[in-house]
Amino acid sequence: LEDLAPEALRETIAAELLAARARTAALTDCVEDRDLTAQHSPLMSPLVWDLAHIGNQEELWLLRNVGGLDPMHPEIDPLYDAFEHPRAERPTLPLLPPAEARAYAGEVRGRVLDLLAASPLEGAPLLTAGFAFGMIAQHEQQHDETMLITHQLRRGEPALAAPAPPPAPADAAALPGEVLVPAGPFTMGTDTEPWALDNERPAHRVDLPAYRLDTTPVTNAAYLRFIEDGGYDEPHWWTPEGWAHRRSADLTAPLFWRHEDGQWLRRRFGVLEPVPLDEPVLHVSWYEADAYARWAGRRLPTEAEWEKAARHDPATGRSRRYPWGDGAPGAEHANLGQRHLRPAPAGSYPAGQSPYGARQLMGDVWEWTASDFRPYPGFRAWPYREYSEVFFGPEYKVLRGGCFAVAPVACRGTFRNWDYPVRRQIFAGFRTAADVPDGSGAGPGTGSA
Ligand code: AVJ
Ligand code: FE
Repeated sequence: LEDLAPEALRETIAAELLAARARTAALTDCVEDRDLTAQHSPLMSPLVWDLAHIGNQEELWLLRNVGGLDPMHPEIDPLYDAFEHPRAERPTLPLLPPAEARAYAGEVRGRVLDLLAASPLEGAPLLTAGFAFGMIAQHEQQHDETMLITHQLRRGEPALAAPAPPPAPADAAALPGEVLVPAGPFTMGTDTEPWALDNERPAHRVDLPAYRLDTTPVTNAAYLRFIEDGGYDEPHWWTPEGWAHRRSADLTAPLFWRHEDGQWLRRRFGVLEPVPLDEPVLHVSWYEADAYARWAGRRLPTEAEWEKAARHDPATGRSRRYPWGDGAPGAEHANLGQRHLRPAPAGSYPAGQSPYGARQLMGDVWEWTASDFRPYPGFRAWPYREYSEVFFGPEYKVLRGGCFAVAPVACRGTFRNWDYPVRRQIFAGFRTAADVPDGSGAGPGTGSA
C-alpha cells in the first residue's frame, strides 16, 4: 500500500470501498424492511441505523473533512452519532427509513468516488497513503461485522448462507497442544502500517519471559469438558466479579447453546445444529474464558504474548504484518471476510501458521486476552478521540486476531479490538497460555498439553 503509485492506490481504495458496500448490501438486502427497522436485541442497533451511520461517517470524514464540502443533511447528524444515543434507544429515533438510508449511503459514495479521483493521496496526514479512505473502508467493514452479530441475534427464518470452511487438514489431530515462545524482546504495535488505527501505534519494544501458548483456539470439545466437570458450578475457577456475573446472568454454557435430550445444540444464523466438537468455542464472555483457563491449570495470554506469538519472526528479529509473513491474507491463510459464516475446525490453515507454529491466530474467532484496553507508550489520539481514547481503562478487555466476520482490510497482527468482559454476542473465543517455570525458555522445544 505504502509503495503503490497514486493510480494503483486509488484502485485499491476504490476496491476496498466497493467490497465493503457489497457486504453491507448482502447483510441488508436479505431481509424485509421490518427486519431492518426492528430491534433484534437491546445490545444492538436496528440494521437500518448501521446502514445510515456508515454513510454518515463516510460523509463526515471524506466529503466534509477531506473534501471540504458542506453537510448534505446536517439535521440527521445527531441521529447517527454513536455517542448521542445508546444502542437500546436507537429504534425510537426518527431514523431514515430503509429506502432513504440506502439512497443516502449511495449518494455519499458516488461523491466519494469523485473526490477520490481528484484528491492527492499525500500532503496532509489524513491523506497520506489514503488513510482517511482506508479508515472509512475499515469502519464500514466493522459495522458489517456488527450487523452480522445482529443477524445472529435475530429470531426467525434464516436469511444468510455461506459454504462451510474446508475440513481440518490431516495433521490437525497430531499437532502439539501448545507452542513455546522463548524469552526475549519483540516489537509490538506499528509506525509503518499505513492504515493502522491510532491504538495500534506507536511501535515499541516489549521484553517477555518465555511462555507457552495453545497451538489453536480452545475447541467446543475441550469447553464441554469444562462444562461437564461442573466448571460453571465451582466458584474456585472464577474471579469474584466473574462468579457474581455467572450467578446473576445464570450462565451455564456459551450463548446460543442449549442442552436437549442429552445433546448439546447451538443456534447459528437461525439454524439449530449439534455443537461441532472440533470447532473453536464461540460466544463466551471474558469471564467464562478466564474461568476455563484456570480450570485447565492455565491462564489467558496477555495482549503482548498474543502479538509476539503472531508477529515475531525469530529468524530476523522483526515483527511481521501477519503470522505467515507480510503478504495479504489469502483463502489459504485465514478464515476472514464472511466467506464462511462459522469458524473452521481447530488446526486449519497450516499455510497461515506463525513461525512458532501457532495456527488460526488470524480469523476464525476473536481471542480474549488477559489485558485491559490501554494506550501504548507514546499514544496519540488520531484522527478522533472517540475511536479509542475514550475507551481506555480497566473496564474493557482486549481481543485479538479478528474472526470469520472480519474483513482483511480491518485485520492485521497489530489490530486491537475491545469489549466488556460480560459480552457474549460477539464472535469471541480464546486460547490459553502458561508460564515456563524457569522463564528462560531454554527448555526442550514445544510441549504437549
Ligand atoms: C473497535 C469494534 C470496538 O464497533 O464499537 C465502529 C468499531 N468504532 N464505529 C465498535 C467502531 C466506531 C468499534 N470496535
Ligand atoms: Fe461506527
